[in-house]
Amino acid sequence: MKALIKTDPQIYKLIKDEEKRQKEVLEMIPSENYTSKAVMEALGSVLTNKYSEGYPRRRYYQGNNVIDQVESLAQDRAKKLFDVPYVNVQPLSGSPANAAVEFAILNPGDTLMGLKLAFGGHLTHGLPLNLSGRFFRAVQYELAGDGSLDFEAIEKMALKEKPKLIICGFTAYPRIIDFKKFGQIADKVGAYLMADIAHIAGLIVGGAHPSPVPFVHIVTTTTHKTLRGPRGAMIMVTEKGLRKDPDLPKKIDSAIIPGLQGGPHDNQTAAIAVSLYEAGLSSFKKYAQQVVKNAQILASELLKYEFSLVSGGTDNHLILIDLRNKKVNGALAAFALEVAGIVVNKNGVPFDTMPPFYPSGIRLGTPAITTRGMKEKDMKRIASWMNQAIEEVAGKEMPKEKEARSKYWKAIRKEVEKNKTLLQIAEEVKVFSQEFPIP
Ligand code: DSN
Repeated sequence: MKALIKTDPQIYKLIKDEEKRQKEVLEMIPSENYTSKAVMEALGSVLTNKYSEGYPRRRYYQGNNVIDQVESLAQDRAKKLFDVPYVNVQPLSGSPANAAVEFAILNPGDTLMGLKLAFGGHLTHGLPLNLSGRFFRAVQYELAGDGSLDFEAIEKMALKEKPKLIICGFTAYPRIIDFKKFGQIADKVGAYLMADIAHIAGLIVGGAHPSPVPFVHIVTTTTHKTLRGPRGAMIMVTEKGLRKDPDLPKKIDSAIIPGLQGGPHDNQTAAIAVSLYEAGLSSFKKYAQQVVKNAQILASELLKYEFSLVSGGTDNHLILIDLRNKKVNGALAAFALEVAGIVVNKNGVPFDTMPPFYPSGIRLGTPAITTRGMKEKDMKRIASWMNQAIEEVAGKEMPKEKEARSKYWKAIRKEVEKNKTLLQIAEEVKVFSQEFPIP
């Protein structure tokens, strides 16, 4: 980074500070990961200088011979890896990818059906405040009382509401998704079925979660979560999708450009291609399996400390903890863990009565720490630290009333920041983390 130090020492320093932070803590937000150096080199390359609106061999700008090859390579690698006949690698991230699919197949006012955000769905799956809930008629399903997918209720809603699009694939669901059952329901009502596999794409490629491809029409994914690529996204159409609607690829291509985006980020496309190459290696299969093994050991250790896990455990990379039995709010728990060097996110839990900024749970996962090489025995240590940290704030309940809550929040943060036990754990985490280099 010689040029950066010279030109902009302020930004250089901030990047170095963030690098240090990422090294010294346990990154356990389940949607985060560490990309390889090769991915970063592609991302920081001269490809960022180019405009290439359009698609390979159909561009609006000259000088795209090389970019055409980069984009075609990314497409070919994705098709092979996911076993799909069509892919668009241009969506700038996950939300634009989902918006593009909705824009491609729905007219304003058409019905889409997705899992409610508070139950583990995504903003783009029909939240009223999101474009998906504002321009379309969004109907939202919930989970069963035990935190699992309630297929009977989903089918009943689909038969009643007759959605044109059903969305499955979630952001806070710790169990295997039965894509076949979703496929049967969508076929019964003649809906398009889209699987948003952003969280589990790497697990699917690595054989650690069943693929939706035989059962759905469209698949969207980000590339930066378990897939371990740069920030970015892809939209894929399956053989089943082509049978339902042979024009789907054309509709999706034109929803991206001119519908929603201009020029693709070619440096991002190249970095996606690199990560797809890496995800095809046998070492990636081992990685994906280890992510799940680690999450399962971590879950069983947390259960020993009487943490209440939504659905009782995990089949994938993430764990959702309902903290109500520990009498501590998710926001405070996540803050205390951060002071202790363990980075997770506060999260709503099914049937949560608290608002999204002060939800009753936390969400954590193993993709990033597994990339650093952590294994089963390390999960036991992490669970013990987590338990120690939460003990420090257990019983410190957040007032229900808004004003009292924000006053309390300010005061408690000051207290927690100086908590000696938490700071001691952070020191131990720092020493422990040094054994596991980041790529
Ligand atoms: N922000 C992503 C996540 O953390 O799951 C979803 O968009």
